[in-house]
Amino acid sequence: MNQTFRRTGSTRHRSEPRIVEEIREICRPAAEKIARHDGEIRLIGQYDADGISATAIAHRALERQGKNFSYEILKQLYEEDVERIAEEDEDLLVFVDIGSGQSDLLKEHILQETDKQVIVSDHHDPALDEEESGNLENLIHLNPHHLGYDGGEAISAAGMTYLLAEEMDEENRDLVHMALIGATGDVQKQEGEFLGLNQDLESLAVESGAVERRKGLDLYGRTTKPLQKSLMYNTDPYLKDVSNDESGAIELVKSAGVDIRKDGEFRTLADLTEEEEQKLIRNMIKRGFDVERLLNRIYTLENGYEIDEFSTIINACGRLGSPRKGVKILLEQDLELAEKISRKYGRRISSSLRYVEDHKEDEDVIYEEEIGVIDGKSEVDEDFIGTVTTITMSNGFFDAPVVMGVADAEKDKVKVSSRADKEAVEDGLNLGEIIDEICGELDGEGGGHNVAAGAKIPQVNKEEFIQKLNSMVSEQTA
Ligand SMILES: [Mn+2]
Repeated sequence: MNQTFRRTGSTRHRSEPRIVEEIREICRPAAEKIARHDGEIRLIGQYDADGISATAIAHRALERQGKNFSYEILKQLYEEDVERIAEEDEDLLVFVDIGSGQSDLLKEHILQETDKQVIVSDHHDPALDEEESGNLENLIHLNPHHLGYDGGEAISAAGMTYLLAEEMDEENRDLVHMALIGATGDVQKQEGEFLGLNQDLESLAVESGAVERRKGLDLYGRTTKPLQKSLMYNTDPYLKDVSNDESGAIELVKSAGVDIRKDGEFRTLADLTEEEEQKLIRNMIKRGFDVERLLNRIYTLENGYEIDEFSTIINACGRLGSPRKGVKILLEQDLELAEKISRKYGRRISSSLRYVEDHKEDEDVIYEEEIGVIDGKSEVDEDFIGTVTTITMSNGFFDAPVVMGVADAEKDKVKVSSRADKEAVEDGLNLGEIIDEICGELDGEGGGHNVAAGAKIPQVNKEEFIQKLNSMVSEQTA
């Protein structure tokens, strides 16, 4: 989700005619370059759900062409990585979901210094624009920004790489669901709708049967929580005798003629057949509930997982330090491994949340001024501080309109994650702008949206960062 942190500024939704064809066209020379190449290839991907999906797509496409390649997945592409890669043997480098933001470094250390060929298939803000990229003979830089699209919304790197794979061989059309898994991971699906060019990929996926799309109850925990919990947690619209009432929620399910358990285990909403879900919906309508508001498009993959849950599992592989397992799950349909990762990820989130509970009396760690602060120090992994911040914001642990989580990161930096409540945002608070401004003053990198923003800053600036955020939130919510 690094992607979302770069999307400062406009959130324009591009709904003009979609021209995915334009992207296919820019992919063609890259596909030809790969086809002609008979030396070794190095594939380099990013470690989130989008990057892992893009890596899996490229992996399968290269494999199908009988190419000799190896791959690595990085959290970030630092200058030292670029320097290292410049020294390695492979003479064709393919970067996916990484590389656009560092294309100036690629130019400096690889494109001008070596005779390696480079293909970048990415959607992050590019350091080199279309013209600068075009001037470099050994670079093919595929990026939707070069065509005037906002890569933050219009298409993910998995989508870009899918279109490249499609240009390499039509056979690769069976990888289209991975493009949507990547887009979902990068929050390019909102309230059930894929954004921008992703809609074209969605049509392809639905037509080919790779993804099933239908309307369903879009409740919290649809795939992860017992059905009655999903129902009782729903308070908007308020469901009389069901919201905040577990036995009432169970009664609603039973009176719909739907089993609450299977093999002794509570079922999730996603465990219900379509027919059972319809029964439940009809029963809710009969009770006079405003069900229409709860219905959204639900996307189910051929493997039976809903796309959000599966995307979360792929993302979790990276967070847990095993991004290659994500590639394996995608390429080999290893669902046993997927379940294992899912459970492990759940345990890691619980233990990170326990840190907050265990330290709530410790004023150096958990404290509240204008904002609620969770200092995870080295105890909460930087990859989990965002989730902890989100959950702590939504469960009302603090009274403050903004919650900030911070955790030690590599290279003497700290990761900052912040969330605002809905009301404050409606009153005009914009965390993305605030974080962006403080980063400018305190040597950080970051950004985001009005409700959520993140950054990496030098460890030494941590206290000052917290104080600035405190006073800016206080000003904006005064
Ligand atoms: Mn991405």
